[in-house]
Amino acid sequence: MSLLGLYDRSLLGRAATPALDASSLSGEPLALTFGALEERSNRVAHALRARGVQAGDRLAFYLTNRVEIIDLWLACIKTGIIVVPVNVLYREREIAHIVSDAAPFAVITTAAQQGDLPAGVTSWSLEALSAEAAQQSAVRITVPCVANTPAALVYTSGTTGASKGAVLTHGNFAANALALTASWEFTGNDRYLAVLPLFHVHGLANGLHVWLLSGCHMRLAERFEHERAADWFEAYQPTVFFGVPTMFVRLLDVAPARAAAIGARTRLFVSGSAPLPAPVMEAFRERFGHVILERYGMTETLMNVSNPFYGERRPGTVGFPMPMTVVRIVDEGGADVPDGTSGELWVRGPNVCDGYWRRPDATAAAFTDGWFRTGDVGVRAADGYITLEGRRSDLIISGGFNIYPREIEELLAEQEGVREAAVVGVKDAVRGEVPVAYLVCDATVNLEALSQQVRTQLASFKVPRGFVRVEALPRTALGKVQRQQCRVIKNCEKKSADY
Ligand code: MLC
Ligand code: AMP
Repeated sequence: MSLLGLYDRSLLGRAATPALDASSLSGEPLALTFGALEERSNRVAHALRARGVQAGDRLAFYLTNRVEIIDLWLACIKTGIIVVPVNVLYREREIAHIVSDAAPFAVITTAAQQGDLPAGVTSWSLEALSAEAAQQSAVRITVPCVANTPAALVYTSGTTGASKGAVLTHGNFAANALALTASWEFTGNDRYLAVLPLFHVHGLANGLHVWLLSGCHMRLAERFEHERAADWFEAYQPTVFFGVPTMFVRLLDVAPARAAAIGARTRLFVSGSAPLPAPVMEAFRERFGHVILERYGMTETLMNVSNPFYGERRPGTVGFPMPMTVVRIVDEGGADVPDGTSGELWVRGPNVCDGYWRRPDATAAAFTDGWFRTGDVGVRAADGYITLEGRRSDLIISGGFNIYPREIEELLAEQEGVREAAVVGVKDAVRGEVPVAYLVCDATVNLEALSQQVRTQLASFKVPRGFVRVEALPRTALGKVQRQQCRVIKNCEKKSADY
């Protein structure tokens, strides 16, 4: 059965049921039934076909959360088109890499944002496409898809620096969605407040899919805005909420009486994508009366491990393997380590991607005997709870967004007067970590101007929050830069007083 067969429980089976509250592209608030979504996506599927897109072609979306992104996703699933979601915070340089790698038929964005795309990229304005779709037939068209039909290429860097497209299949999305819907007891009576961006798997593979499979109601916000979040909870009265830890830290600002009332109406809060600090979990329990359910996933594997829905949600841990996922914890040689001993997490299951788009080398490097090597280091307690302890790479996670130091270092090294750069993550109470740059550079380099310059070329969350001028970068005897040693360098000139 294809993924669409599972969506049909809602699209066809609950056609008259209210499905979605969200803004359209024009900012108009829309309230749609599942039947309306079925028709809208059929029209979009015809419009895509009229423009020549075929099954197996890639289509990139550079869009914030809107009704139209859901129409597009459904249209692509129906017709076998492979979706390439692109983070809307990415700038020209970051987009250029994805476009050259995925070679999409076109990049769909708003008319206003077409100018933000790199020169030479074929872009379609969503406004024009939507106007064409409105003239098309509402009769469904489909292409048969099976479990290993690719549904999306989601760009991520794995354990190395270069961003690669994880090929996520219909089967990967189906397995993940079935596991979450069943484990977390989603039903048609739920109300899901969606604030996560649909360009990453947390919002796309988890949020969008538990909604489509359970046939519950979803209120899709364009993005999480912490000043408005409490109002949304009160107005919409969700039963479930998924967030990254930064969102839970922000929610701690809600006044106690309001927070308690919100908590009383909500049945489940889920956190993931970055570590949830145990004190945040405790403060949230005091304020909202809820023990947050923390789970662990990756773009390449979707959800791997989760605290239980029933039973103890243990702070600082990510719980047990998902129902269809097998997790091993291994040493450097790939041998299983005993409980209580740290090792790398290797996973396998129907949720794990087939590999990286047109990168057999990277795919081969990421898998050993069919096991996906996550690069995450963890330990299993005797009673089975898994705790993540760190990562084998220098990945920085800020507000749930991933940052690869090498990408920023390469950009900094291209700047006039900069001889060497090292970027490290430093702790931040709200965002978990933020990047800070250590630079060996000429005396003429103005750090403030440098900061402004890189801001034009990087997504805002990747721009270092501090720039520190140093005499030399710490190196190993073999000459490799030791990023983690940078923070202990003394006698350096800093742009920011904080780092
Ligand atoms: C943040 N910004 C956005 C945005 N999110 N802009 C547009 N759309 C979004 N979705 C920008 C803001 O404009 C601002 O830019 C900066 O980011 C910080 O915004 P803020 O208002 O200060 O937000 P803050 O309270 O810090 O919260 C940020 C956040 C955001 C939590 C809303 O980080 C976020 O949405 N994170 C979710 C990331 C995610 O979905 N990760 C899943 C990866 S999948 P400026 O220019 O003013 O700085 C994965 C697998 C798994 O990891 O296990 O799930
Ligand atoms: P991404 O490549 O964006 O999918 O990011 C996946 C990475 O996020 C994982 O490899 C982990 O390092 C991290 N991650 C996801 N969930 C958690 C969690 N609950 N706790 C700690 N780290 C997490």
